[in-house]
Amino acid sequence: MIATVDQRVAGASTAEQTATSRLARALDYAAWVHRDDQRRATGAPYLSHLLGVCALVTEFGGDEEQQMVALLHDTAEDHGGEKQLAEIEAEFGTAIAEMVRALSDSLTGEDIPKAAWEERKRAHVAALRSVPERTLLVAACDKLDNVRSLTELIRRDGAKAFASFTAAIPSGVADSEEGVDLALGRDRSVWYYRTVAELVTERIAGPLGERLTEAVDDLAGLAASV
Ligand SMILES: [Mn+2]
Repeated sequence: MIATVDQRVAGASTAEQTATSRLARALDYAAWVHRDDQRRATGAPYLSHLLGVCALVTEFGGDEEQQMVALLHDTAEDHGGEKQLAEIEAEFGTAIAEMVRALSDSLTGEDIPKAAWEERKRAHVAALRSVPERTLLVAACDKLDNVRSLTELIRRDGAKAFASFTAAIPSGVADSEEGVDLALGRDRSVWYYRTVAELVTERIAGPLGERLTEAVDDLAGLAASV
């Protein structure tokens, strides 16, 4: 059994412990929290999405704190809500916890159902208009990774790709296979990512908004043809 980062640094000097990247601890933490999670549709380990977002954050100039948030951004939304956030605050500090909060579109915890897709996403987009720019950068990279994955999925599965996303479940319909509306899933997904792309382009100077817009254009073009 390989020791965790924390176990390895426990015996090291204080300087070494400080030098040990907080990023590695964030990765360790996220890997544990998401240990049983998979990407919808592909079944890939969820960690692959977090690593993808972290790589994009790095590529678009994010610092270590933003890289950590990239790794942690889905922990509270997917596992434990406020309780998880409190743990993140204790472990990584208030700044990180607040950024993770801003990137969560729901903090109900696992036992309470999340609000309907539309309500959640509208509130999330509204919140993204006023988050600090450094938080928005991570959010934009999260969306960029999601849009690119979804586009690949559509290339593979056609319109059926939307079946595994809650966007395809009409308001008021229980989360089930029969209730799925693929065209609704497509239209909502394109609307959501397009709205975020516009917001990012308005608020962040540099190529990230452009990359996101191009990715949404690819998604919309492909989605309209299947
Ligand atoms: Mn995400």
